Amino acid sequence: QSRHHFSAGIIGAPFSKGQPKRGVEQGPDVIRGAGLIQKLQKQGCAVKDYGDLHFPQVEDDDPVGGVKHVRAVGRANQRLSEAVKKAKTDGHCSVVLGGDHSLAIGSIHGHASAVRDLSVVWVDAHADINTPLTTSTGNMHGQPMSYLLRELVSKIPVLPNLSWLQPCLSARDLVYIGLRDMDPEESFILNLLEVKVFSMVQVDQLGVARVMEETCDYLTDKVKKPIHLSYDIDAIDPSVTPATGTPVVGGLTYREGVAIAEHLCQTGLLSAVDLVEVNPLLGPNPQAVQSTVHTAVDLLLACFGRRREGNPPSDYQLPEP
Ligand code: EXY
Ligand code: MN
Ligand code: MN
Ligand code: MN
Repeated sequence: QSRHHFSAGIIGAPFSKGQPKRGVEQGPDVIRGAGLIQKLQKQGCAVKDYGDLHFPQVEDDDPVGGVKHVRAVGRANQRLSEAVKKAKTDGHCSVVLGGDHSLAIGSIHGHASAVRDLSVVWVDAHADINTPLTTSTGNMHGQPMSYLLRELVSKIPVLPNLSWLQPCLSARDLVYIGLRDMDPEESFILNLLEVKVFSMVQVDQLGVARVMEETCDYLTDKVKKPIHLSYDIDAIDPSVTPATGTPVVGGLTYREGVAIAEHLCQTGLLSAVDLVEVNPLLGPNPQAVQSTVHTAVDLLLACFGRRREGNPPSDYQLPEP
């Protein structure tokens, strides 16, 4: 029974311009409102709340080659990168509450600039690896990974407010879990770069326990690098987490979703977490939103040591009559 004495550095990132639907900028509020910080503290996790980042309005942000809100996304991620770097150098496991998944650009960049070398576990229905030249929607939340991978640097055009960004991840250090909705160009890129993918097919065939063993074996093959977990709530099945912008049927169960977080916690290597794409304005009714937010909180609690088999306190004495 391993015990982790984590501290979480919480950064709210109320940003939605990586996709077209309003509401996802309320993610930090509703996740905090569900008691995340108190629950983390109650389970013995030290918490430093850095509050919410403020993202100023970006004027004249017309599409660039079909890509929408490039300047806003670029500027927001530059700020986020600094904030995550600070949380890391302060000694915390950084926790970014999104916001949409374009925020992974700054989150992973900031993490990488603090620890140098890291690996990424990307849990999502989608691969989010379109380049600005393959995207069919122009939405930046479908593209973050393409900006981060060293192998794709020659495929990325120069874009406004993104010149600060250097790719900081090698394809060998990336694992996807939960994929079930890729564009053909994205599948091509994953094959080309030989990225390790556990799609829903592998989750079905191997089971989540084996998927996590293989994920960790693969990532810790040579050196044990810090792990960045980028968790898109749409990885979970929309019957559980419907309040999200791009739901896809056939997703992870609640149990599989939590097991992923528990397993990564147990490695002792978890160094940064993103929890993104919770949109409380979507979903058919209040219970649907509550189920989504509650699941997001449970995923984060599992990242910081909560185990379903119980967490017996080490310092407890049974009362005697
Ligand atoms: N592949 C589609 C696109 O590029 O627009 C859909 C992306 C959805 C991304 C969601 C956040 O994970
Ligand atoms: Mn995503
Ligand atoms: Mn997604
Ligand atoms: Mn393992």
